Amino acid sequence: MIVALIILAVVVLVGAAVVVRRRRRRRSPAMLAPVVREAMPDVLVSEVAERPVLANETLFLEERLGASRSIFDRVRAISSVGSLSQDQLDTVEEVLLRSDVGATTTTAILDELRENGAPDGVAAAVREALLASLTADRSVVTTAAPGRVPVWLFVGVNGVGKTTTIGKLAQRHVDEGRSVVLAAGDTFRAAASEQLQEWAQRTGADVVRAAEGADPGSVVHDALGRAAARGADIVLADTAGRRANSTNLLDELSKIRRVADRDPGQVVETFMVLDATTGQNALSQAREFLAAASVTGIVLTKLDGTARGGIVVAIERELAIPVKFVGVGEGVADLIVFEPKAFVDSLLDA
Ligand SMILES: Nc1nc2c(ncn2[C@@H]2O[C@H](COP(=O)(O)OP(=O)(O)OP(=O)(O)O)[C@@H](O)[C@H]2O)c(=O)[nH]1
Ligand SMILES: [Mg+2]
Repeated sequence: MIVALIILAVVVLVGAAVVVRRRRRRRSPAMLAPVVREAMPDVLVSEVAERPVLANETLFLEERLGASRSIFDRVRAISSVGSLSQDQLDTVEEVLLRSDVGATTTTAILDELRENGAPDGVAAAVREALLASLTADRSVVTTAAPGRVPVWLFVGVNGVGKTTTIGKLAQRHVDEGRSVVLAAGDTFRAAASEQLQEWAQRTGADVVRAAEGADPGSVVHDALGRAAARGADIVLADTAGRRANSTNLLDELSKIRRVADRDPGQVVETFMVLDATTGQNALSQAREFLAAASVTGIVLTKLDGTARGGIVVAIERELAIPVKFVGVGEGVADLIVFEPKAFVDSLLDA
């Protein structure tokens, strides 16, 4: 009888654990661990290979990128294999241009299709061609030199999603066991630091803020002091997003960067945040920032709100800067590590 009771208790506990794990996965299906420039322990490779959660991630992306995916409906509908008719080539061209992958990539893909046809079907050929153009190194750095605090700096124009991205990333770092200090370097308006304060409360991060109009450099300096004193693992620094064509803003960014990179800080990533819904405009905005801040990665936000998801390809090609994270919603879990295969699959898988 006792043995039977023990067996029953074990079965119930194991069942409960499985349900909890499934629920957790469902809640944040796309939270892939970011790639860090450190040797990965071998054991992770086998875990990744058998991760059952992958199917969920693809579904999550397909749902969030629904509008971009529907642009590719006409490509997925071409069932022929082998060489393509002129009509089919025209369809592929139109779809690629509408999805905003840009003229250069579209021409390259069309040339390839004309020359080699599509032995495994048109969707597969387009999928391979898009993948082949997304080969940048997307690793992110989370560590600094000994004794220094790593700083991630966020730049970009008004409303692109800098502060929201910082909040989402704070949660990710906290989930991965890091202690985080947020620096409210946007002192242009009071609401900006209040918004960051809310994210700090929500995620369990620490925040350093100052009054409206204060010098953003001092805020970052104070945040570094706090992080060093408390032995924090990383500082995420917000900046104001007034118009990129104001030289003041770009000067200010350079100054913030110098402060953030001074002992005890070390800027290990500078993310330019771009709003995918602005399409090709995002590219011209980006160029203005590139000169002022040594950008190491792009966060492309609001991919859930556009049909022109192909902009990822155009951005990487035109700017030669890797897209490292993409925003696919307003919630804290709606930021994913950009992974080309999952992205391209979500657009072109049957
Ligand atoms: N749908 C969607 N909305 C987003 C995403 N990222 C941010 N947003 C929304 O975009 C709006 C602007 O976001 P913020 O984070 O305040 O943008 P910001 O760049 O800090 O703006 P400023 O502080 O004015 O420079 C907010 O309503 C966010 O919820 C995303 O990935 N998807
Ligand atoms: Mg902001």
